[in-house]
Amino acid sequence: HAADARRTDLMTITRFVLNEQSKYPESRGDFTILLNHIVLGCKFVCSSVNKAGLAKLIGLAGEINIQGEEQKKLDVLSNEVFIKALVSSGRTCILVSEEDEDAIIVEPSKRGRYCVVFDPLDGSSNIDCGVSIGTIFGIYMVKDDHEPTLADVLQPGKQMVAAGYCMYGSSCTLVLSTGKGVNGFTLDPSLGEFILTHPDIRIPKKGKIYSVNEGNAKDWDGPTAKYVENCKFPKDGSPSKSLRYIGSMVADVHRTLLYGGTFMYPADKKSPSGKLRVLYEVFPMSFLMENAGGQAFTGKQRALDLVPTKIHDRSPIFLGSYDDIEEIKALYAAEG
Ligand code: AHM
Ligand code: MG
Repeated sequence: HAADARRTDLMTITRFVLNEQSKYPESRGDFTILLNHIVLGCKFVCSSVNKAGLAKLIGLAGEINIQGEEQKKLDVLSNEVFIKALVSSGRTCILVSEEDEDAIIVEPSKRGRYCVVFDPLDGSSNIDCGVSIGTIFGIYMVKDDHEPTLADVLQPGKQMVAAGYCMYGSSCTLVLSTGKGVNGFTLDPSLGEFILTHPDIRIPKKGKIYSVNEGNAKDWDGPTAKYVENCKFPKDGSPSKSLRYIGSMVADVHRTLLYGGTFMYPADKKSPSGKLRVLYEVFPMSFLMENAGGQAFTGKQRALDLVPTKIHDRSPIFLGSYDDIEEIKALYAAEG
């Protein structure tokens, strides 16, 4: 039976990426090796997150990170694991982590051609109550085989060669794009392998959900306020939209990708650049959205066209279903 055959023919993430890369004759297998090291980091964090309540890993490590937030032990651990996994892959030359103020230049003997930007454990305020959290990553190619510099990572998001996230939720799900579509893999804990479970994810053209921290509404700009008003009181007779907001970007974006709709972290008066980080939050998620047929917009331009000037830059972001983001773009255009 076809169904039985499918069940015994397991498409692991490694096999999938090897198949994809084999289409390029110049491919040397470096990307597959890099990805395997990222996958190892994700598996480690997944097992730590699952054990967090038991192992008493929850709690403050007594350190404050550069953004002034208290770091939890799991953040510190995840950051260390990813840095060590990436460096030991021998395929990276410069790394940017949300948890480290400065970029990490890989020592010459361990260098490769890839630059990786990542948030090792996003949504950490959700750890203590067991809500889904995740790792976000984006990958660039070094510009030249010269000494890696900040210029290699201060590139617009459209230059990324791959991006993805891993969500530590009711199951552990890794969503990846290498620039041709988006695919989702679920960790089979008994095999320790990520298996292709969501082939060729396409975001619905229009959605029924909006996702935003409405507690900031009094400080929003006109177009954001108008869009959310339209979600609740549609002027064209269409049904009002549902609000879903977890406060964990990976989980909110994952739902948006699968069910459609919009996810927003707009500018507000207190934070004119919004909250989310360009390099390792806005870019990877925008890359995935566009590759799934959706859009990502900053309020001024296509998100992937942004040129970051500093590695921890922030930007407002509106991403999701194609038609819904068109509506937001029209509201900003009308404002002039
Ligand atoms: P973090 O990197 O400190 O965890 O913050 C990022 C998180 C995102 O996961 C989420 O989208 C956002 O912060 C929620 O912010 P808010 O609590 O202001 O709504
Ligand atoms: Mg973060």
